[in-house]
Amino acid sequence: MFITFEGPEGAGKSTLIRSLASELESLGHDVLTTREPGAGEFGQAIRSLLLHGDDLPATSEVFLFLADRSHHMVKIIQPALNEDRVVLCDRHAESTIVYQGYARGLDVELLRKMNLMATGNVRPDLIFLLDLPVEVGLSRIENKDRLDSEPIEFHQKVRDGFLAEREREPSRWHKIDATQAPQAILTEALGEIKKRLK
Ligand code: T5A
Repeated sequence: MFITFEGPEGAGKSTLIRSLASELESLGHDVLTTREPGAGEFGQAIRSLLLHGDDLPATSEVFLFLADRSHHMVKIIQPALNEDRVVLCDRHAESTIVYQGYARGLDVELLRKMNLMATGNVRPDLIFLLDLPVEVGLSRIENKDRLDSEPIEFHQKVRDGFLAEREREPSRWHKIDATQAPQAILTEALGEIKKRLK
């Protein structure tokens, strides 16, 4: 099962993934936790260009995210899915649609096609949207990277974009109120996964 975690900055994705992985492992599942950008050495190199480099043209930015994604799919995610592992991935294709499409203004329909090319047409079985007011998320981040430092209007477009994407395809998404305590978020996410694993 391929599960991704999306949301505005500081929504608590990494915190949730860590505790979900340990709960799922204790239930006997073989779990892989991973992230975009930045899985493996190739992903790490792209991550530092994307998050810690100078300003980038929007098209260079999108090609870097897609280069990371295609490598990640072929080398890490697909092999794990072939072994029936539960893959928990911190951000994936929907972040490109929302950050580079809704927020940066690139053509969303073109980005959907580019995503499918990068993933070999594989899409997540379940997408968690950790939703919260952007000011709350940003206030949780201590060291802001290049994208965290975008103006508040950019982050608002990101939040609105995720909510709109969820409306397009509600059965694939599960929205969680990310202002709740971590334990409540974990319980809700675990319940949803168990329901879908049946
Ligand atoms: N991006 C990514 C694109 O533009 N296009 C793409 O295609 C892709 C894949 C990645 C950046 O790249 C962009 C999106 C991002 O800007 P990143 O460093 O990987 O950057 O960062 P994010 O994925 O954005 O993750 P964040 O660092 O914003 O945070 P998380 O993982 O959502 O949150 P987490 O768990 O680290 O928590 C943040 C803080 O909040 C606390 C935690 O303890 C931590 O201190 N916290 C809570 N506090 C209160 N209540 C809760 N429920 C809490 N849960 C966690």
